[in-house]
Amino acid sequence: MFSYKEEFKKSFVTRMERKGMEKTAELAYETLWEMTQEWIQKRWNRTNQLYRDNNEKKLYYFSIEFLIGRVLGQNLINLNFYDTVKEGLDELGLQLSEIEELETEPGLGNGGLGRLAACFVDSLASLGLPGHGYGLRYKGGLFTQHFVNGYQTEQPTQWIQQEHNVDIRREELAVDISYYGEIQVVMGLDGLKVNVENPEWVKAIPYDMPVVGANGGTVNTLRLWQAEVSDRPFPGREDYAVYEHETAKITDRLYPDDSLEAGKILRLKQQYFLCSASLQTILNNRSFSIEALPENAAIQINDTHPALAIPELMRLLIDDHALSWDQAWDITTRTISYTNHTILEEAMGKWDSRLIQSLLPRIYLIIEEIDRRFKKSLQQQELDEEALHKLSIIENGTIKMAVLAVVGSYKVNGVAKLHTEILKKREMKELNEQFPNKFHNKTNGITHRRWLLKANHELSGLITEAIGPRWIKEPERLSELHYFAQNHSFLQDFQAIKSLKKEHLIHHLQRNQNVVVDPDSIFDIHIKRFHGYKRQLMNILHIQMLYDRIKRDPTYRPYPRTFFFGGKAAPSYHFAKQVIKMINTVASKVNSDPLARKHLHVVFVENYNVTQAEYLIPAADVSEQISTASKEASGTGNMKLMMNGALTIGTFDGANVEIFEEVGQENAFVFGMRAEQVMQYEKEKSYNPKEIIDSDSEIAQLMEELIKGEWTDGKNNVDFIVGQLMEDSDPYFVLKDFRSYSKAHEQILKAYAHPEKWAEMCVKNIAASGIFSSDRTIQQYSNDVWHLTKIPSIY
Ligand code: 73E
Repeated sequence: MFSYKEEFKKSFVTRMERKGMEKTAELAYETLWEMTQEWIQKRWNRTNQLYRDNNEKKLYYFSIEFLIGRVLGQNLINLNFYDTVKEGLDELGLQLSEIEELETEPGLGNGGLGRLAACFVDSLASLGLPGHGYGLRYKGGLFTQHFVNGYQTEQPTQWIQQEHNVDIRREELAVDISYYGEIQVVMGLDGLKVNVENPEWVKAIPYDMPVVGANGGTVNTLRLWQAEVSDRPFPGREDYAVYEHETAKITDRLYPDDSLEAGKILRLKQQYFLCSASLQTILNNRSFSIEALPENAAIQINDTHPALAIPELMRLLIDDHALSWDQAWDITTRTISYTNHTILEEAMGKWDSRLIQSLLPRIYLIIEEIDRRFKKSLQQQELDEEALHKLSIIENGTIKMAVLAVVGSYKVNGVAKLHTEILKKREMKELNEQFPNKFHNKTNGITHRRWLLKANHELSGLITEAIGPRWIKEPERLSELHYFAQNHSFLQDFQAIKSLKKEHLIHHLQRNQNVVVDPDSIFDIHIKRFHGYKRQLMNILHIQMLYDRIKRDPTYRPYPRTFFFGGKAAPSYHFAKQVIKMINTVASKVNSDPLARKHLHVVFVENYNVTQAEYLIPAADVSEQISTASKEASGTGNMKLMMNGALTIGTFDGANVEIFEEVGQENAFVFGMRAEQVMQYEKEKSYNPKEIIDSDSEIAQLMEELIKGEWTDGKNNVDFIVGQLMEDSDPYFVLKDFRSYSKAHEQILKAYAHPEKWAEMCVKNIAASGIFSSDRTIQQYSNDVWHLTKIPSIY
């Protein structure tokens, strides 16, 4: 056990010397990596032993994304070794932060949904709960983003290395997955049996990654499946090169382009691969009777991507375990629960029936039967056409995965209060009426161990100095910081740390992107996936307006602000890519104007990912959470920024609503339409952006400049941007909310003019952020949905 610095140093040096090479950072990384793995392995073995001895109920979190970020530093934090190692290395003339930089971040996710899964597995282990993640081991994670002439380009990211990988191959646990084949109904001993003849086989190999909980007490597992060729013979396997190539594609990358049929098939293959491999492993390695599955396992499906778990579990129970339909349905619907993350139509998970029928013929039959029985159960009720439409799983050749997920699970949750209400009252109203006790809310959370302890070690230290260390275990105790919100010296220390974190970010950006940022400016940060509803366009339009004012009005000389953007657009999302281009165009215009540059600076952080977020979030003064009300299910960046003492400028959307409730609207900058207003406009189709342009000359001028092409690049770019804002009756209501957004920004400037008052507001935000720890979310899931028992900690 290396809990003491001297011991650590001794062992570290011995290992380095044994390697007999120069004392490079790379070698130090390797050495530290090995040592950490050894510390973890012991704890991992002990946890697994406890699980075997205790036979407690387990949770399996199925997710197509796990955006875990770098692991070395986080593992040291969770093991409580970070400070010891850092000081030890310091004394040996090495910098831990530099060593950490050598790790390539596994980009196994794309945004909040994937990061949430990562925060959840961290919280499960930290609370000592038996809960494991199941996902896919994509060879290339999400693409690396570069800007070429202001446009996003995408390069494949390779995170898996030859050595020092974060996971362990478990050959002995491999299972086979089958696709295609022909259905045959045969007479078995207990009646009719469905067989699939001549399927194609693919082998699923699990790679296990340790998930180290707080204090290293519990180490759970994140199991990621990799597709490889199967040893089973089947017709078609003879063309081995093709087979090998097609197989490797299954776990080659996250979200393959699905604009063509081949891409759609690939995504479907991935989703089934995850579900089938994970379920087979759970059923193969159980120590209980199959009938007792719901008492021994809970499966949470993260959105509809793993919703095939429902028919797949039915298939395994009926075809492989010889249960009746009713028995299998009873077990399935007491084992699986579903989280919905979005109400956006395009993300609601729909499949062409023919695709499923051809790729997964047995699964298709089961879905059909689920749909048939569900529709039959509705026959006694007098339901109108609209209701029947909303309640059908299969309709007009389409399979609606969200409906399947609701029907086949015992609990369904939304991810923030407002989102859950919208699901219950509108999007899934009919389903909620059929299953009144199924729907519940679990407001998202974030792990404070990464987003505060790791990302902002300095602020964590200050908090501990003020209120003691108990908040680390019980983050709701951050509320004790309220006593310090008016304490002059505490506020000064807070300000000093904010400046320090700004310096860290500046240094990072200078190194990576060669930009120089004014440390005394307001850091206004807008970081998230690029999407119309997230309204990066509103932000950049506002910057355009500020520029105009500075140029037009010699008395308008606002306090310097740096506007940071970070985020990726889906490769086939053309509009979002046009917005990226526009931001880069505006940035070069504003940044190269000597007058404007004194007041405004626009920085687009290339290739936003977890690592970059860890630099940006602690440095933020202002957190942009400006989605069109009703569209952002929750948001979690909002919570991370609040916890680091940034003030939110935001709409009443997603978890912003709860953030405002906790911290008080006077400690945030709230603006824009409410969800009901947006929905009213949508219903009446009555939004007319031209009315706004006609009644607001400043907005009219902005639009005119846009049309003239002053802020965009080429006609294509203009048409897209202007078209969205005006001609298409913008579904995201940018111009509608624009004026109140700009007023909220004026309030920010006023507030920032009083540094101590500003700092007080920041501290109040940190104090109110404890409830947004994912420990709270996970405890609620456990109490209300999974019913897990805490494993006693040994460390
Ligand atoms: O509001 C966020 C939410 O905080 C939501 O947009 C995001 O999930 C977060 C965690 O709950 C989300 N991502 C997706 N849907 N909702 C999604 C859908 C399809 C593919 C990839 C991601």
